[in-house]
Amino acid sequence: MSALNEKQIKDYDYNGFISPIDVLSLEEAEDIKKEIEFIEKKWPDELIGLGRNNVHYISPIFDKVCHNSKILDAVESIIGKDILVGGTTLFIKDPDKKGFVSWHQDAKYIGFEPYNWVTAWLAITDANEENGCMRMWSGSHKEKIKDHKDTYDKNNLLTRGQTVQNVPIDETTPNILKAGQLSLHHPMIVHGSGLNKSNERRIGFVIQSYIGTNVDQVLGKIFVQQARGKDTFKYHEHTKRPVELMNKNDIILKNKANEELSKIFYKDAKKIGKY
Ligand SMILES: O=C(O)CCC(=O)C(=O)O
Repeated sequence: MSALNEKQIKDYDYNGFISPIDVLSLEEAEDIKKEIEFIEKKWPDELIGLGRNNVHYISPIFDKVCHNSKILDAVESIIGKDILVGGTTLFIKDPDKKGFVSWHQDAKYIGFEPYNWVTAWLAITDANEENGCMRMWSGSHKEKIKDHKDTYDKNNLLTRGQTVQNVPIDETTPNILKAGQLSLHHPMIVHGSGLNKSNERRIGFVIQSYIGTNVDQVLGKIFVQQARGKDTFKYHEHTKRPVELMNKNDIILKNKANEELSKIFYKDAKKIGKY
């Protein structure tokens, strides 16, 4: 069992995130990076824009990560034993681009209620202060949902550039991870990330999110996979898992899931962004 220990659970409750958790070996993380590079080379449009979401539907390698027992043990410590995969996103920061993620709370736009869910950020490459790791505002998850301003900044990796203003930077903590390590963060924690100033890519694969089976999607429709336990609530449409890379039917499913996700993320938005 790689369940979180008492101290880790206390830290999560107190700070709103827990990190680092050892999950994959360096070799396993490198294999995932190679999978990304392979897809990008063979199908250049597949992972860009809205396509960065839900790659676990078209790649058995990513699917396997979502069902990794070490990750699920840790997740179970937070949301209980009945767990669904509610979606995934690749956050890639290329060194020659100016990508950043503004301060935000996931709960603001994601539509999962109640908040019995957790976001898992897996480092596929090292993530550090130089290459723009996430920074977490500890304790901010205990406050209410804050106002977000939709900025639509072209380098913002969030859909509408939603931004919480006046975040006290000195009170934020860098979420430094080695490739293969994971962090878990609370729906309400304010977090963001800066520029990649290194010469290498920074890649995070984010299960966004693991949801308890009692969690509904109040802004639209999602597809889910059963990761652990039983779904007696049956709020969502369950999908099967991919057995080969880029199967035609799996691509259709990914595109359908992403169209629905776009409706959720852009609900009441003034315009549609890049992702
Ligand atoms: O990858 C990043 O820098 C930010 C990701 C993020 O905001 C999230 O996983 O909730």
